[in-house]
Amino acid sequence: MKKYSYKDLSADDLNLLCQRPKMDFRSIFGQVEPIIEKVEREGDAGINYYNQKFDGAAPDPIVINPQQKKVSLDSEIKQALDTAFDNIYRFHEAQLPAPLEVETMPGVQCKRVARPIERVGLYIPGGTAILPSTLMMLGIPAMLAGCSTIVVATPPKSDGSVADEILYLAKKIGATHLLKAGGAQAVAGMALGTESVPKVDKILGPGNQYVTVAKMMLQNSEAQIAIDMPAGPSEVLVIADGTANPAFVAADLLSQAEHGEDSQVVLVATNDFDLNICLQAIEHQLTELPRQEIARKSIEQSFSVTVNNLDEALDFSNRYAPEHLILQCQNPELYEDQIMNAGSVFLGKWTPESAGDYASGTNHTLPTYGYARMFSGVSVDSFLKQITMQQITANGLKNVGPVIEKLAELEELEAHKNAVSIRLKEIKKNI
Ligand code: HSO
Ligand code: ZN
Repeated sequence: MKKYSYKDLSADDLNLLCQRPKMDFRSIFGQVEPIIEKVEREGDAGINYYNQKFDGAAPDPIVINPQQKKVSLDSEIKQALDTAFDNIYRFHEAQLPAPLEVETMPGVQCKRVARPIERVGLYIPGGTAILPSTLMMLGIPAMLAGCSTIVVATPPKSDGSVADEILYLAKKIGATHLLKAGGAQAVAGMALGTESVPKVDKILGPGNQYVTVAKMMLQNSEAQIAIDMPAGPSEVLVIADGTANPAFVAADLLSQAEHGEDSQVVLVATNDFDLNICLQAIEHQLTELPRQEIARKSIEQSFSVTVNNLDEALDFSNRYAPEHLILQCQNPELYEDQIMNAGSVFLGKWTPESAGDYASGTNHTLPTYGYARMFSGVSVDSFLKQITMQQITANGLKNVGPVIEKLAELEELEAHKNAVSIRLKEIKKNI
C-alpha cells in the first residue's frame, strides 16, 4: 500500500491519485463485435455457440420459465435470502414515487406520472462466485416498478444448469424468462431478441469488460436499448480517525479487495489513526482468506492518504467520488452534509460495507470509476420513466396563451402561435 500525505500533494497530484486505471475498451470492441453479429444473425444458436466456447455448455433450451420450476434450498440459506429480500424490498418500496400535480397558473394543470419500463434484462455475473445478492438488487426494484417482462441472464454451469439460489430468486422477483447465457452473447441476445429471448428495452447489471463493452456498443446501435450506468472495477474509500478500530478498517478494505485484482481500495486517515497496526491487521487477515491472492494484488496497488482533519478527508473523498464510502470516525453523522460524491455511504464502526452488499436494504449496484459524481446507484427509478401530462381549461388558455403567442413570435414559429390564437378567437366568440 503506497502512503501519501495530503499536505504534500499539489492539485495535480490529487487529480492523479483520484484517477482510476485506464480501461482499454477499444481493444475489446473488436472481440465483442463478431459476437453481437453472430447473435444477430443466428439467434439462439449464436448464443449457444459462445456458451459452448466460453462456459463449456450449450443448454437446451437456453431460456426457461423460472415460474414453472421447482427449487429446494438449504433452509438456512433460504431464511437468509428471505430476510435480505424483505429488507431490500422495504427500502425500495419506499422509493415508489408519489403522484405529482401542480396548477402552474389558474386553469393550467401539469402532472407527472411514472410508468414501468416494460421489458428489462438483468445480467447476473457467474464466474468465480454465484451472485444471488445481485439478483435481489436488480430484481426487487424491477418487480416493484411493475416491469412486465423480466429476463434474468446468467452463465450456465458446465452441466448446463444454473444455481438453485438464482432460480429461487428469479421466481421470487417474478422473472418471466431465465436466459442461461453470460458474456457479450447474453447482452446481445437481450438487446436484439432471438427466437426464445424477448428483446428488452433496458439492460442492467454488472459484468466483466466484455459485458460492459457489449452494453456500451448496443446502447449506441439501432437496438434501441438503455443501460444502467458505465461500469468499472469496484471501489471502497475508508475514512478513519483515532477512534477507529484498525482491525475493522482492515476488514472493510479487504472485503472490497477480494472482489478482484483490480478492485480500488483507498484509506484516508487522520494523524492519530494507527496506520501501522492497520497494515499489520491487513497482513494477518489476508493469510486467512481463501481469495488471498486476489485481495493481495488489489491491496498492493492501493494507497493511503494521511490528513490533518476530517474536513481534508472529506475533501479528498469528494474528489475521488468512491463507489462505497465508509466513515469510521467519531459522530460520523455530523459529516453527512459534506458528502457530495459517493455511491453509497456507511456511517460508524458498526456499519460494514458488507451490510449494504447483502442485507441491510440499500442497493449494491453503484457507480464506480468516478461516475458517482453524476450517476446514482440502481433504485426503483432505474426501472421507471416519467411521463408528463397537462390539461388546460379555456380560462387557463386565456392566462397562458398570450405568453405562448409572444414566445412563438420571438422564435418566428407562426404555426405554433396560431395553435393558440385560433383557440383564443373561439373563446372570445363564445362570450
Ligand atoms: N461490493 C459489490 C457487490 C457485492 N458484494 C456482491 C458481494 N456480493 C459491489 O461493488
Ligand atoms: Zn462486495
